[in-house]
Amino acid sequence: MKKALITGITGQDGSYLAEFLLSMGYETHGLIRRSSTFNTGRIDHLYRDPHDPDARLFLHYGDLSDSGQITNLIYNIQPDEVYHLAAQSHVRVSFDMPESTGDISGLGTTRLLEAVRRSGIKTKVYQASSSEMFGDALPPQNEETHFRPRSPYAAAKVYAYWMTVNYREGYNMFACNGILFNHESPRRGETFVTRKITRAVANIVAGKQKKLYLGNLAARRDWGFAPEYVVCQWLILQQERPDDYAIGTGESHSVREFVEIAFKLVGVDLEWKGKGAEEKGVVRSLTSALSSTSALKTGDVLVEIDPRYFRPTEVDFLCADITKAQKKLNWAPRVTFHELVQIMVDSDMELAGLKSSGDGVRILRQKGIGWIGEIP
Ligand code: NDP
Ligand code: GDR
Repeated sequence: MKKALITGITGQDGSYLAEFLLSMGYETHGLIRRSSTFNTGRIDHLYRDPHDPDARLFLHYGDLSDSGQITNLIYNIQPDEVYHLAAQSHVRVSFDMPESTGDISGLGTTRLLEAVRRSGIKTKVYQASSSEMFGDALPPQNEETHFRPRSPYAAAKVYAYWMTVNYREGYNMFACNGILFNHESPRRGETFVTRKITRAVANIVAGKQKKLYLGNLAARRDWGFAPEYVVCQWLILQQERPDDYAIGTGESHSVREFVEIAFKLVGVDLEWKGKGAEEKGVVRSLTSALSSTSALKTGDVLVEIDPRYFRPTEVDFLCADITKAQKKLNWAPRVTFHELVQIMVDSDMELAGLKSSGDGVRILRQKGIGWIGEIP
C-alpha cells in the first residue's frame, strides 16, 4: 500500500486530495494545526478511529514553522509521496502579514524539502505553486512565462517554486511544481471571492444578508473546479520524470461576470450603475418565482464596492496555457466556468436552507465525477 503525507489536509484541496488518495488505496497521513476550535470540518467524513483495523487516514499535529516536527513525520511515516499544500494562502491577507506569509508559504517549503533530503528517503514531493506568481505577465501564462509577483504571497510562492527546482536539480529529488490557476468548489474558503459571492447570493435570497461588498470587479481569473485539479497533483507525481506543469482551464472571466451569473442562476437580473468605487449592482428584474418567494424587488442595490478589499498591487489578468499538461499528463478540465458557478450556487442555496436547482449535482453525475460523491 502506498503512503502519502498531505500538508494542508484541512484546506479545500487537501480535503479533496485525501478523498482521492483514499479512493486510490493509499494510506493517507495529514498534518494538522492545533486550534482552539475544530478545524477538521472538511475531512471529518473521512476520519475513522485510528484503532479501527481498517483505518487508513491518520492525522498528526504540526506546523510549517516547526522543522523538528516536519522532519520527525517524514522519518516516522516514510511516505512515498508528499503533497505540500499548506500555506497562508490568502493574497489580500498576505499584505497585512508579509513576514509570516514568507515564513509559512515560502520557508515552510524549504523546511519540508530539507526534511526529505536529510531523511534520505526516496519521497516524491509536490509543491503547490500558483498562477499568482505570474503577476502582471501578459496572458496566456504557461511554464515558460516569467514570474512577476505582485504580493507577499506570490513572492513567497516564487521562492518556494525555485527551492523545489533547486532540490530537484541539486539533490536529484523527485520534486515538482504544479502551477495551479484558481480552482474553486463548495469547499472553498468563505473569504475567497467566488465563495464569498455564491454564499452572499444564497443568503440574500434567504433574507439573511442585505448586500455583497466587493473590491476589484474587473480582475480576470482562470477559474476551474478544485476536485479535478487534485487529480493533476497526483498525476504530476506519477510521471517518469519530475517536472513542472501549469494547470488551468484556458478561459478567463472577470469578477463582475461571476457575480452576474451567480445572481442570474437564482433569478436575479443585475445591472451595473456608476463607475469605479461608486459602481453598484442593482436589480433590473426578478423571475416571478423569486418575486413571490423573497422580499427582493426591482431597484434594490445588492452589490457595492468596499475599497477595503482592493489590493495595493493587483493581478489583472490570468489565463492558462495548458498545452504541456494536456500533452504530457493527458489531462483536460471537464467542468466549465458556468457549471462551476452553478455547482457552488446550488451548494450554498442548500446551506442557506433553500431548495437548489439540483443542476449542480446533475452536472457532476453527467460528467462522471464519481469519487467525489460528497462534493460539498
Ligand atoms: P486553503 O487556504 O483552503 O488551505 C490551506 C491549508 O494550509 C489549511 O489546511 C491550513 O490549515 C494549512 N496551513 C496554513 N498555515 C499553516 C501552518 N503554519 N502550518 C501547517 N498548516 C498550515 O488553501 P487551498 O486548499 O485552496 O490551496 C492549497 C495550496 O495550493 C495552498 O498552498 C495554496 O497557496 C495553493 N494554491 C491554491 C490555489 C487555489 O486556487 N485554491 C491555486 C494555486 C495554488 P488550517 O485549516 O488549520 O487553517
Ligand atoms: P486570488 O483569489 O487572489 O486570485 O488567490 P481571490 O478569490 O481572493 O481573489 C480573486 C480576485 O477577486 C478580486 N476581488 C476580491 N477578492 C476577495 N478575496 N474578496 C473580495 O471581496 C474581492 N473583490 C474582488 C481580487 O482582487 C482578485 O483579483 C487565490 C488563492 O487561492 C491563492 O492561494 C492562489 O494561489 C490563487 O488563487 C491562484
